[in-house]
Amino acid sequence: MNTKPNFPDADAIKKTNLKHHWHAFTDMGSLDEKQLRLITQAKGSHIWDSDGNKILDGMAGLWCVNVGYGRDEIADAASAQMKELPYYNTFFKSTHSPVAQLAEKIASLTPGDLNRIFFNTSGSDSNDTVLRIARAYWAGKGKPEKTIVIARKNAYHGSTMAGVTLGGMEAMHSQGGPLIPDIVHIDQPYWYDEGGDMDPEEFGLMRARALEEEIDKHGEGRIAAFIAEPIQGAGGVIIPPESYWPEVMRICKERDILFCADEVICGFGRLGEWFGSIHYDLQPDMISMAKGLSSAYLPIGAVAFSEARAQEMFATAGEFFHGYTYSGHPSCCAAALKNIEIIEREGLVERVRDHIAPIFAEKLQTLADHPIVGEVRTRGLLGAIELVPEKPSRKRFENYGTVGTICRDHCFNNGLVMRAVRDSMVCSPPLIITEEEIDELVAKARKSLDDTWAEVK
Ligand code: PXG
Repeated sequence: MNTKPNFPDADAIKKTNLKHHWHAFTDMGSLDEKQLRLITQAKGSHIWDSDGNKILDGMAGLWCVNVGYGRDEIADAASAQMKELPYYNTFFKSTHSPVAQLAEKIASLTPGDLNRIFFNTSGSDSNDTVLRIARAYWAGKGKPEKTIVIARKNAYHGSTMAGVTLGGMEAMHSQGGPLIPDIVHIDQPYWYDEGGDMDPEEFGLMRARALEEEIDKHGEGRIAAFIAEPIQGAGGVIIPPESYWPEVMRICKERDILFCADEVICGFGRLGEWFGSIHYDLQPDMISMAKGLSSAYLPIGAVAFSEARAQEMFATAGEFFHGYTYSGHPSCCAAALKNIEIIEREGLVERVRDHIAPIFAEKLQTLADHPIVGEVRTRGLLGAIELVPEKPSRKRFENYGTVGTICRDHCFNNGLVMRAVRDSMVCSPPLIITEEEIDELVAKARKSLDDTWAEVK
């Protein structure tokens, strides 16, 4: 249903865009005006395009608009901060009120003693910070040979050089190298695609023990850290078997390495806790965060580090030559503070855990009977639907990845944003999504699955 007027200058804007704008993650060589979607407005869980179509945003932007669109309060907080002190830096002993308050607030929400907060501008540069802290920490402790960071295949940790190298996306590794040395990857706990005939829990243990094997391969004295998302998001909402995390935690505790949880997607209520680490009872030494920290109203990221370890580092390492012009940007901090205030005031974390995630799980699961669907899995407000030509074998379509793209386009035409990761449809709606909107999401998804099945069967 079109509820907003058409956008008058759409064609002119699209033309200008095509001429000068280089899109993120886009094949620019084949992009044309017909494919361009011009998004003009948003409210709650919906966005509007320039043709006036109202579209349910099943992705909360890019897994980030946790409190939903149209929060004037956040705009007002940022605006007030911009009028008072739009910018000042946090280098060379300067500070300001929003950064101090936000650091305190984040420290109060993180698990364990992760009470020392370094500010960044995104998830990617937060993971650059993680890499630099991990190596500098060990060097400060007189172990400069502990430089290797273990990450996982098919993980996503960002688009900067550290983000790309830590990430396990082969396509990204193939562009713009050489990558950063001393970053290695172990297999992921993706049972649906890689579990074969194994029992999921047995498979989870095996994939956890790959960490131990990798540590032994290099020697513990060479390993700085292990970095992983509690649930891989961009990799396809890969929810590890229950056996996986306890075993990984056992290994991390027994070995002299840091564990960094990349909570860029899992943080700020997505899994029904403030952090995915709380949901899975992980004890990270570091958490990287972004996205839901400000619900993407302004760009900001952070790394929370163990206070005890930070004190060791401060005592030995001297000045840490690291920081971004916009580290702790006051206007972004003000937006993040207001965002967290909204999440707390409206009880959104508890709402996800106790109310809406169970409904989301039950309703999305109804799609499992569709002939093209091999599996539906959810955790918190993350969901994935595996598209396959026949169910029990978990066999994939030929040209793995094309059917997902077909389905994604049908979703959009049917008024729903879902991401396709290869042939997995993934979704990550705003935390404020209502029960009626979940019905809308499932109905539109079913229609899109029908359209896809009709096209490919
Ligand atoms: N870590 C994780 C776990 C992420 O999901 C980043 C780091 C990097 O954050 P920034 O703010 O630098 O983008 C991310 C980002 C997708 C998609 O299509 C996913 C992300 C970003 C853009 C697209 O799934 N995740």
